[in-house]
Amino acid sequence: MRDYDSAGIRNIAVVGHGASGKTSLIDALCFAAGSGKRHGTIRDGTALTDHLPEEIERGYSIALGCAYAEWMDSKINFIDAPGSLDFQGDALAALAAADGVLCVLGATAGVEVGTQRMFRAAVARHDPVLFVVSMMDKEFADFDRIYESVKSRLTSKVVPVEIPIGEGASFRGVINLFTQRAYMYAGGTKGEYTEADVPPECADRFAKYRQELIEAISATDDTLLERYLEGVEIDRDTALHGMKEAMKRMDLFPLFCTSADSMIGVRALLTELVQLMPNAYEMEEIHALTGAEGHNTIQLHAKDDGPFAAHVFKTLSEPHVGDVSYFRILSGKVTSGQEVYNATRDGSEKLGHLSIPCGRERSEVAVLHAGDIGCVTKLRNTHTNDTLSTREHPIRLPAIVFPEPVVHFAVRAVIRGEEEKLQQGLHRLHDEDPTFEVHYNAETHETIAGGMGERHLDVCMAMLKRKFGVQAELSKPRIAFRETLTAKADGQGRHKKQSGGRGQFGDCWVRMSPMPRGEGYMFDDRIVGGAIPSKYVPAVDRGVQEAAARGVIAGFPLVDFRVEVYDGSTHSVDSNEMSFKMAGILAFKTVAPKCRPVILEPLDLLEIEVPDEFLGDVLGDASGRRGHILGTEGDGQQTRVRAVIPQSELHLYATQLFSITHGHATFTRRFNGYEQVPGEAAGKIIAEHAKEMEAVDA
Ligand SMILES: Nc1nc2c(ncn2[C@@H]2O[C@H](COP(=O)(O)OP(=O)(O)OP(=O)(O)O)[C@@H](O)[C@H]2O)c(=O)[nH]1
Ligand SMILES: [Mg+2]
Repeated sequence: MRDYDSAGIRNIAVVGHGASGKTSLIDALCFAAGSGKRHGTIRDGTALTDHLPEEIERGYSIALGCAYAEWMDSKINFIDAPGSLDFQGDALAALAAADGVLCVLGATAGVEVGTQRMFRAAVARHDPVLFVVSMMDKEFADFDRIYESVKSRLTSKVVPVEIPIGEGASFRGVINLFTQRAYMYAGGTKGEYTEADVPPECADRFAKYRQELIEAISATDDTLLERYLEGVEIDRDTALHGMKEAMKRMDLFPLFCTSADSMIGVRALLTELVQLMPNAYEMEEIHALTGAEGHNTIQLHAKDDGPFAAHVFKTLSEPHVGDVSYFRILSGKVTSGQEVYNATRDGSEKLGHLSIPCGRERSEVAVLHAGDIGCVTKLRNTHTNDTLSTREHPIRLPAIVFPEPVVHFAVRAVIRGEEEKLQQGLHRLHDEDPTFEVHYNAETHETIAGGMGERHLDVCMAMLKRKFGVQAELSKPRIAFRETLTAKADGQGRHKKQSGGRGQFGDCWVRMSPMPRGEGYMFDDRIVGGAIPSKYVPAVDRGVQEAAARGVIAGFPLVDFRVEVYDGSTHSVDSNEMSFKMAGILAFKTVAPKCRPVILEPLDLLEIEVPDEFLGDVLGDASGRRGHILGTEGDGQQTRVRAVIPQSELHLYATQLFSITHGHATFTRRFNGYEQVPGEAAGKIIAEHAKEMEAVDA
């Protein structure tokens, strides 16, 4: 492998909806270029960038994958982004590592919700986007229809640069509207073609699309427009240049067509990626590359003579290897074995066995230049989103913002004694995938795993087993219900045991009353005249607290109440702390039930983004979950709903929302506080809890 500097490098994230053909296309592109050793497929589990056992078994991408193709004196780094919403964390990381985006559309499915999501994300980053219709060999493939759907559903600035010759089984080549030549598939295994004149049967279509392309390019540039209006022919190089500049400004998005299965249009696509996508050096015109050195913001340039700065965009642990860290160099170069500095964590790291990734393979290189993507193994303490730099220039790059988990399960080890192994494995998984999160809920005594969907968590459990040898099971998390009081009452707690030997005596009178939500617990000592000796009063407090932790109605901890101890009596010999604590417990048990106790439940605030066509269904569903709609805000197409919904009604909400909106809605949720459970629902909770307790006792 030869050396490439930033002017010879293209970093392309390949994105789109699930099963649109991204992984197959990257495999075909790399095979045509020679970096893939064989033409792999999803069907037999040999696609270059789907090499994890979980991916091969399921037939879709889970983690982002890197591969490269050398073409026209350039190195194209492909980052294969998983299409499923469950794995969108890695799709965002793929975007962060790239400079340009190849957005793949299936030739029959066209624009889908995942296409929209990723196109919006690319546009938000100001990335140039190149569309490709893949699977043109498939029955019912329809290029014109897909083009129209991109135009109406994604952007009116899309324009075909290539059109297919034949569709479905008769797909046999492509016409390039720049070169005005046809590239007919020649029957080889690596997408070989012969160049020919535009076939006569395609002449009309060709003329129409060619005019559309030239008009579109001319419209983006005043000089070109003038020439076009004067009827001057715009040559190929000028058109290409105009297109590339327009793409950088997101004024145009070219459209291509291929088939990964039959290898048609694959070589042409490699050529266009080199010609139209900005190289890693040019990228700074678009993305101002900045980082922080101490408190200063600094400009970075994708040049070898700048200070070394690289962003770790992915960590993947491999059995027998350890963690593999994938990074993108933003500035400077680095050599194998070089000592670098992790400015995010203030630690040194040695880049032993510096490599470039291509699917599951990693080839060692002596040096990597600015703009390139590389990987290293066995870093000591470097995680996804860290910046590697040097001690002379300790640089930190902006972090990828990963989405918050939306689905939660309780997780526990199937085999007793493996709890610690489980905890370690869970934390390693989080290091690999920041959208997988783990925390311990001290109230319900459960370890909670959060992720982007049920499928995401299932895959995480499979990885846990394969990589860390722990079998874990998921269950619906318990809800941290609480109890509180709604009325005032008072009464006595008297503990007396005086049969032989030293006795026990404690006696107190308490008043209990509700406090506002969130105020917690308050204890007031109102004893006058030493009815209870002051040294025993704290024991009453402890007794009340101990009893309150076990609740009044259904065993949930009692919160937001006040206890005043205002009277009592004592015995000169038999009284002690223990006796007064018992008195406190008894007082609680007598008084609390008289204070009209109720159950409180945790509620989350949801912000749901939903296209208006599904708004009614989403609101209906929310009220079915005892939700309270705080407000809606719309722009005529999309509405943002703010709703407060009890946590007990939200288990697998992500799955349900996905199904009622066909994946078109997104949401975030965060804890919003506790509220009283209404009567009917409270009855159900009490019964359920009793059943659970029986099961625990059995
Ligand atoms: N006929 C035909 N089928 C294809 C082609 N490319 C992909 N497929 C099939 O389409 C399915 C999805 O292909 P993938 O390459 O896994 O698609 P993807 O976009 O990577 O999917 P995710 O990883 O789930 O996002 C697989 O069954 C492929 O065999 C093609 O060019 N022609
Ligand atoms: Mg894939």
